[in-house]
Amino acid sequence: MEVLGACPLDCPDACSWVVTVADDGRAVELRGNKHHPVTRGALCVKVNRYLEQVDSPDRIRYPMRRVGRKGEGRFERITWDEALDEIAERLTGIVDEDGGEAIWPFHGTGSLGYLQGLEGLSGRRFFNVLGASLHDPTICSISGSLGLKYTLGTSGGMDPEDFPQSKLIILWGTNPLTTGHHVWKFIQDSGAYLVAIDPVRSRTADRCDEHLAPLPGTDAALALGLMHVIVSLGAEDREYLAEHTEGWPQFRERLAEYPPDRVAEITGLPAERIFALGERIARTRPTAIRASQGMQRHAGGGMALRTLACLPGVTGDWGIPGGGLHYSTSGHFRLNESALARFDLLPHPVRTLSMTRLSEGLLEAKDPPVRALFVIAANPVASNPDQSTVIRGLSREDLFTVVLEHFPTDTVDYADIVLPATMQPEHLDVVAAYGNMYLAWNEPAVDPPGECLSTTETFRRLARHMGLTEPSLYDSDEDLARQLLEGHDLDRLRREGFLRVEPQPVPAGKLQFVSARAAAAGHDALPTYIPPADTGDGLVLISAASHYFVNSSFGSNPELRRRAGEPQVTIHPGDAAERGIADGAKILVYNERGAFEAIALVSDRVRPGVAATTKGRWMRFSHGPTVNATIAERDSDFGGGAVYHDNRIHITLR
Ligand SMILES: Nc1nc2c(c(=O)[nH]1)N[C@H]1C(S)=C(S)[C@@H](COP(=O)(O)OP(=O)(O)OC[C@H]3O[C@@H](n4cnc5c(=O)[nH]c(N)nc54)[C@H](O)[C@@H]3O)O[C@H]1N2
Ligand SMILES: Nc1nc2c(c(=O)[nH]1)N[C@H]1C(S)=C(S)[C@@H](COP(=O)(O)OP(=O)(O)OC[C@H]3O[C@@H](n4cnc5c(=O)[nH]c(N)nc54)[C@H](O)[C@@H]3O)O[C@H]1N2
Ligand code: SF4
Ligand SMILES: [Mo]
Repeated sequence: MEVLGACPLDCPDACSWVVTVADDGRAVELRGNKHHPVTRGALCVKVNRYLEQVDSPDRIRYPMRRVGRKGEGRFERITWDEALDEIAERLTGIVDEDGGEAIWPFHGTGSLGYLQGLEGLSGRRFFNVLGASLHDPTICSISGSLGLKYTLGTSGGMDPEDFPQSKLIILWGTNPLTTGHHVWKFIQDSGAYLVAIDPVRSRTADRCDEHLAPLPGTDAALALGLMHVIVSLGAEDREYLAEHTEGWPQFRERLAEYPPDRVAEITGLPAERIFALGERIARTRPTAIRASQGMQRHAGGGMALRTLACLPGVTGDWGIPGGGLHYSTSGHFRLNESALARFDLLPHPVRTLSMTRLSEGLLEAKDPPVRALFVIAANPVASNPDQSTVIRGLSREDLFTVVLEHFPTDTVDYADIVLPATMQPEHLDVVAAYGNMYLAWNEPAVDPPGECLSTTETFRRLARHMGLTEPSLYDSDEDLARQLLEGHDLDRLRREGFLRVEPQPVPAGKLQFVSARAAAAGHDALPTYIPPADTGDGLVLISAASHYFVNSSFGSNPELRRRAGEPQVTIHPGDAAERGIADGAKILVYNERGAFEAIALVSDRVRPGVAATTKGRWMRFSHGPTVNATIAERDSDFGGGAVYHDNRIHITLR
């Protein structure tokens, strides 16, 4: 039997897959759906091993209670009834004493599913009835999305299926050959001239015609400089500017402040190359920009995307198929998310806690303090900034922590109760891509192992144990899917496995060079350059996506770990020589926040002044702290995003 499913991982592609189930009810094959226009039959190096994960001997199969100290990772098996009774009793006590806001449902990106994962904030109805704190998923893409909204009125940009019509494609702070490779087909089909802008020569940069390596966090200045060149050549699209934009005269004055010489100083790029790229953009229609989350993990990350989105406004590319900017397609989906989350069930307004600021929430929140933490599809010990402070927060003896998981992660070690969660072939879900225009349906294909339960079922049972009477807490998964997909052809989606949605117009209304909304939020009314926050000496360490893991997911898979090798830090030959570091040396990477061990890779893949490693390592396989021990729990400019790449470090031999 073949069953249609969808990849739930935090990846732009949302692949549609086919699970082959044998007569004994076991899944024997999981492969890409040939009919899906983006998946085209291929998954990726990680998800090709998904069934290994499903059948892994490490899978958490039963509820467990902590027996050792927090962090020791010692647990005993208990029954679901025991687990739910204990959780119900603890939550009831906490709500009575401190109110519901003392509970923090901490949703991660392990599953982007609307029913079981982040997009629908699975379990949120239950938490609303208790009046729990809201959780703002700030860790990933929020700064860029808000930046785009200031300029475009929407964060949904170009449809990447239009890339084949582009003549020039700028891959700006994005590494799709690692982070969502299906878009590459459209980029390659274009035959366009490809330019990569990335401080690191990534897999993607390797395949481009040209690579510019600016200093990290300087993209807004570069974009302003390129627009300066375009205007100095008289190549701005006056008709587009007059009809479709607002604030051009003021923005034009801002551009005058960024001539190539000044931009060269800020970005560390030669002025000639800035001029040459500006000139190329000036004469090439349509020009498309692919920019993604990596480049906005900086102090000025939101402003960077806001500024980049102006470029196709100056050239008129927003008005041409194959022109514009593609960051995320999420803004194009019109799903009824509020019907799922049901914030109307909240008894009163409640505070919001930021995902990026977990340690602050655990250690400093007052009135009330956080007393119960539910970790749902997240691994904050491995993935959040400021690892050692996060651990200090999770170690609080008076904190009641429940972790819903597949695997015994670094975070599970700090749980009081661990609940075994189903994986994608074992539950119903709906996924929307953020890198293309397709919704995907995930039909359950197999029975879960042991006593694993889906997130939806876990919260239905917990509601029953707490005696909650709100009827919508007991809606079935199919009910939930219908509520979410109101106005869409659910039956067709289910039958075919995917459904294309039509893109909304971009910009939504006139493009705003001057943004009253940005000004009202306390930002510059005009796009500008915001320099990195972590200044001083030391190298800037970028910890971008690993080819072999998705964040910390797959971080325990033996074969993927073997391929990834030991944690590595790439250093430019000049910087390495200055520090007496040879290729392959064992090094200690440190700053005032923390330190981690790695192997030095001396290579000109990074520009001078920059070092590079990857995210997603587990502490238990790294023999101690990981890169996230060095990262500040600090907000970016817009929306309180994370600043992983705005990170200065020192390196010494170990
Ligand atoms: N294999 C794999 N795929 C993934 C993930 C993974 O962990 N592994 N993670 C998923 C998730 S959660 C996300 S959000 C997406 C992210 O997708 P991407 O945005 O493509 O991923 P990153 O690797 O974070 O960053 C892309 C590039 O930005 C560069 N960069 C960093 N700082 C700057 C800067 O200041 N300026 C410029 N121009 N470039 C900069 C990095 O060097 C990196 O090569 O990928 C998803 N896909
Ligand atoms: N240094 C550095 N760190 C980073 C980044 C970076 O660029 N640099 N990027 C950040 C980004 S972009 C992101 S999005 C965050 C992600 O950080 P997190 O949201 O913490 O994501 P993961 O680390 O993948 O952990 C997800 C966990 O969810 C579990 N899981 C998966 N599916 C399910 C499910 O259906 N149910 C349940 N209960 N559990 C499930 C997985 O087993 C996994 O352990 O990491 C951030 N961390
Ligand atoms: S991780 Fe991305 S590329 Fe890999 S199967 Fe999932 S959606 Fe497709
Ligand atoms: Mo992310």
